[in-house]
Amino acid sequence: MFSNKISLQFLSFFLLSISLISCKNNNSEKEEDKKFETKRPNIVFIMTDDHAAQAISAYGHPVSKLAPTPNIDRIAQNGVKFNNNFCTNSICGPSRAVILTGKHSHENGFRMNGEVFDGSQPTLPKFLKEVGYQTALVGKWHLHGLPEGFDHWNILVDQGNYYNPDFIKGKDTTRIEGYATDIITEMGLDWLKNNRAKDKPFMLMVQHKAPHRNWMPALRHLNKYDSIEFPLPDSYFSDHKGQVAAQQQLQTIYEDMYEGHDLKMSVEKGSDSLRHNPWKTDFGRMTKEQRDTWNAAYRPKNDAFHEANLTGKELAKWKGQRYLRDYLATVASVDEGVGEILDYLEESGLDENTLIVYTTDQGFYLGEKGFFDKRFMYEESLAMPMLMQLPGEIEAGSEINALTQNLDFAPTFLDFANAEIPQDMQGKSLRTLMNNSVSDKDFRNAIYYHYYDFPAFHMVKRHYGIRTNRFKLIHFYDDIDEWELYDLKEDPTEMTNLYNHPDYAEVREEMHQSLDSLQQKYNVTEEEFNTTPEEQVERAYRNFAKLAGEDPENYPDFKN
Ligand code: SGN
Ligand code: CA
Repeated sequence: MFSNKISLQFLSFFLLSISLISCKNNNSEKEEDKKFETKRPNIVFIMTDDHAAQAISAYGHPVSKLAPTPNIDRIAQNGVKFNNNFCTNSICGPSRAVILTGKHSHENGFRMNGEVFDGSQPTLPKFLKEVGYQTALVGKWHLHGLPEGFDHWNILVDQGNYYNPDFIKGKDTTRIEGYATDIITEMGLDWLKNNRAKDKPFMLMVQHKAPHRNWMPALRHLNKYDSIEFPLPDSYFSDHKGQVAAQQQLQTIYEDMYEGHDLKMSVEKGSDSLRHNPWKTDFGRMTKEQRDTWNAAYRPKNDAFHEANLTGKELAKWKGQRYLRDYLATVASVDEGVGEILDYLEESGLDENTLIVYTTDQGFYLGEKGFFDKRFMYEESLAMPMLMQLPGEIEAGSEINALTQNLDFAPTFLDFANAEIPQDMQGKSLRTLMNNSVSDKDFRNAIYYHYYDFPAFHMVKRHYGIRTNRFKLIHFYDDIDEWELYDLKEDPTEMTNLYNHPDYAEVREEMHQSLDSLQQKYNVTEEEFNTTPEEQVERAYRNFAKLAGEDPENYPDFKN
């Protein structure tokens, strides 16, 4: 009996202790969780498509002063602006593949648009999931094949459309009525507010189609900049002296833009029918109401154009204005969307522990050298605007001048998430720059670049090169063999190719040496330069066939 009593007492003491211990464990686990949570910030990554730094007012370019982006600028005011951030390969899919992997195109295997991204390789969202993050992606994907490593995704089909775009979610493709930028913003907000698990840190990637070609603004902005004369760059009528690849490109505003599809020019006064418009789908998707609103906005300005009877340089300048007005009006919705997301993050208090990033897949031309599009290693398309904020970690209103790249994004986000940065990632965490443990000049001496998409839209020859703080060396190959060297301090708009200039012989040698050592560092092999243009087309063609699950021999005529 006695012994039973003892044993009962002992048992209840034992049980009590266990429950106390487990309670303590629970508490300390919760404490740990909390620490874990606060140590690991959320990430909201907003990326547009083809948004030139010249069109972001935080960067101070004259064009952007006339078409400011006050909401995007808020991120710069609250955080940091990167002044020398560059892509490794100035084209959509490849830039996205670099961002996801932290590796150059030749290492992640996605060299040009039209290839299929090997989604089974390790990527940023997968690494984040390993340390407890929830991951979501809405908007443009463009890597062919479906996203892997995301708990939630809803993506545009291929390039996507501005009006009433189709989205793929799981196995379903659905047309959503409305304007792409607004829809994607809403999708991001909806996930933030209603669909995420609230007890986990998260990464949300909001990826817009805008302001990609053919620059179709939202209905509310169709006349937004009609009364503004934007400054066209001094180089608008450049003859590309000493720049053979530039002489052979097909991305000159006043020579290569489609007058219907791109410039929305009507066939004649009083008509709403468009001039050359090869992709009927862009306008063909609009509802009658949308099309009526569109026509009512464009008819008077197209009629005024016909009345003016412009020719030669005046016509070329008119085209530049029409392009800038449409492009910047398309940006306007992006800025509004960024504002909505920032407002929500602030109202909910999430902003205190959220790394907010604004960037774009690569830079873009707004008439510099006469160009639109990207691809070239020249400054406007090499540059990748980037702004970031995270209170307590990033000083408000700061600027970073170090040479940084999209290669660095994945390591940076992993670093902020206190996750391990894999050894084989080729980029470096930018956190060291933000906490001033590394100075701008010690971060990196030179960046490496390689563009592979030839022959393709705009016919920009394949090229590779390096850029230091002051100089740039580029080698264009394919059917030409042209080297270009620029002194960015003396010639920031890259008008004078100094490759054969005797005063620069020493610089040229140094740049060649740096290029060689950078190629070695990044494991670039001879193989990278060996494929012929025909093999290039074949490679893209086979990839498309593979993607469509077709035999390449029977695959529809992609080559034409
Ligand atoms: C489309 C555009 C091109 C653009 C590529 C790649 N033509 O083909 O002008 O260079 O996309 O852009 S369009 O007439 O269809 O608009 S990327 O950003 O996706 O790489
Ligand atoms: Ca792009």
